[in-house]
Amino acid sequence: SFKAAANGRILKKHCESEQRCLDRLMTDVLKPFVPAYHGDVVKDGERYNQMEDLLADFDSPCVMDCKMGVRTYLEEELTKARKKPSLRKDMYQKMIEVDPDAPTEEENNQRAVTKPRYMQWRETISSTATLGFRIEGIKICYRDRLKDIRATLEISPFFKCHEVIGSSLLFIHDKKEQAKVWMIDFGKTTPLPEGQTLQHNIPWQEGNREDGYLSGLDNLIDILTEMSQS
Ligand code: 4IP
Ligand code: ADP
Ligand code: MN
Repeated sequence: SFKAAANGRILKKHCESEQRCLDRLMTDVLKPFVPAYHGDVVKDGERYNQMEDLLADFDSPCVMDCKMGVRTYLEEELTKARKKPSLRKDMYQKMIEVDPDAPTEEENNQRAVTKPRYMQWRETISSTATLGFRIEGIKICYRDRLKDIRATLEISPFFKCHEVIGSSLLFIHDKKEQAKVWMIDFGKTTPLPEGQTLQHNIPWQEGNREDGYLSGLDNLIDILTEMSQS
């Protein structure tokens, strides 16, 4: 879903909610931690969001994508699955490839699972459920940058009024010891109703829309701090 573009930019398959987030982030204090957004473009009949290629300044970069939060699907997936559950054979397949014993008898009979069932299972077999992030390697010099992000999130109007789901921290370093972290992927990041805010570090209960983003970030900073002390 990505395309290389000229002049240090990349094209990501267009997504309305991501575009709205990127637009708002360009005027938020978080701007220095997000790829610069250059609007949408149509190429070969497909619509894309055009953004800064974060790898452009690096020399043979190493990359780590860390998906943030205690929850990786929107609450509306729960509502949808209750109203009219769409049975996902692809997700059942992904599940049995990892753990043939994971599906229930009913799921085995249907050879399908619902999306929230799959997503919750993925969360509990990874560190998402316990730590609030999961890694899809690591360099200690990332820590200060993470602390900057942490401090900026605290004062960001954008962060306060968005439910941040499925978003990642992208870690990039190269052999010249350059190391940076960026916030990316706002496809499932959703504005809250006017006047409503989230704390991002309290448990999620269906309906409160909490995402656990700050819990995950604090665990990540603590783990990196421990690593650098040992
Ligand atoms: C994927 O599962 C990811 O959870 C995707 O989330 C999600 O896309 C996919 O759902 C799901 O199949 P695996 O990574 O285990 O393969 P993300 O985009 O945050 O990586 P959504 O649509 O929730 O963004 P489907 O419904 O798109 O297949
Ligand atoms: P998806 O919605 O498909 O999960 P992401 O926005 O998370 O897409 O991007 C997927 C991968 O593409 C990231 O893990 C990262 O390696 C790369 N990527 C995303 N955005 C950028 C960017 N602005 N610059 C460079 N690489 C990027
Ligand atoms: Mn992603």
